[in-house]
Amino acid sequence: MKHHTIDRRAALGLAAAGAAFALYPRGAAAQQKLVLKASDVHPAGYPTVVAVESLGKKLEQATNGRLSVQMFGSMQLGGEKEAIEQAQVGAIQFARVSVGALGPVIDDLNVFNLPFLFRNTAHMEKVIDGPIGQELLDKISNNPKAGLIGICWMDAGARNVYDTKKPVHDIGDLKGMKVRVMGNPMFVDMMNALGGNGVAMGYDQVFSALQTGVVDGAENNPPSFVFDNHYQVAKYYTLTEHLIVPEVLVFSKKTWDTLSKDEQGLLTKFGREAQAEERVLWQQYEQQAIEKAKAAGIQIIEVPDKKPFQDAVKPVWDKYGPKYADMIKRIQEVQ
Ligand code: GTR
Repeated sequence: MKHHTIDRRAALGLAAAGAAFALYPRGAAAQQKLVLKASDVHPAGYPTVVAVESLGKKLEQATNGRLSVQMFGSMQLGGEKEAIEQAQVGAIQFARVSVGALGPVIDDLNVFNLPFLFRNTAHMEKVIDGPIGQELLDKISNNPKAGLIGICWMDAGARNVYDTKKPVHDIGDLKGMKVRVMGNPMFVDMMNALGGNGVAMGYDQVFSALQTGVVDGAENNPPSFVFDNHYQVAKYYTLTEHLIVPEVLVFSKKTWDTLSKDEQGLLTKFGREAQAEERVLWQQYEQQAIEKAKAAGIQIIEVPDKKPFQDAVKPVWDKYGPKYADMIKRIQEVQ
């Protein structure tokens, strides 16, 4: 069943690409142009931003300019909660957000938000590239209340704790620390289980919260830590790798329903390509981020033994794990 879905979509995408020129002949009576708005919290040049812009260029070419993408990066349209809401009502079309932020809307996705679920980023990539990845994208698209279409996944590496106060060497150092987490109750529970005080907050507020001391720290992957400038205020970065949460690109169902089947097919095809393109960019960017952090004198702290952190989050698994039991098993079986 699942495989059929993938094959059908792939076939549709390919057929659509070939048919594009026939559909949109140059000089044909003015096809109404549609500019698809995209939101990302990250700045120009960030892998997720570049991948969506590239998807836009392909779309523009394949439709002879009928469809194009306008990127609003750097949180111009707000944080991720806002982006999701705007896509739901059709005010924008693409929201590139973290699965952490989308979990409260599509509960099926929250399985990816369990701390230490994936063995490593390669494991996560295998899962999002395979049948489970497609199944969960379909869960987004088929959710009657969400008003969203799941286009593709993107890499976001592993998340690490950072703070403005003192180096965190072991789990005991987190005690009493106020740490910003994404707006999802699972992460508040996770941070509390680790001994800190989890503070849920939109990404658009993190920099100033760190700067003004509203929080002592946050947690994120190296590119977000560096290229969103948090490293300017938080000098300690501890490689806890407690979360490996992928990003997701969703599309407004309101707008989707106005597109032709061929146009939908193009979005699916170019989305799949964006997933692959972002991965390559991600690896380079992650490397650059670490080098930049080191050059700026950030203290990068290794965590040779993650076991105390893994043991500590057991209550989070006890609370949220059972309803995903089958899916967890399938994820763990992916080699
Ligand atoms: C980043 C991610 C963003 C956003 C942010 C956060 O890694 O790319 O989409 O979710 O984390 O912590 O809110």
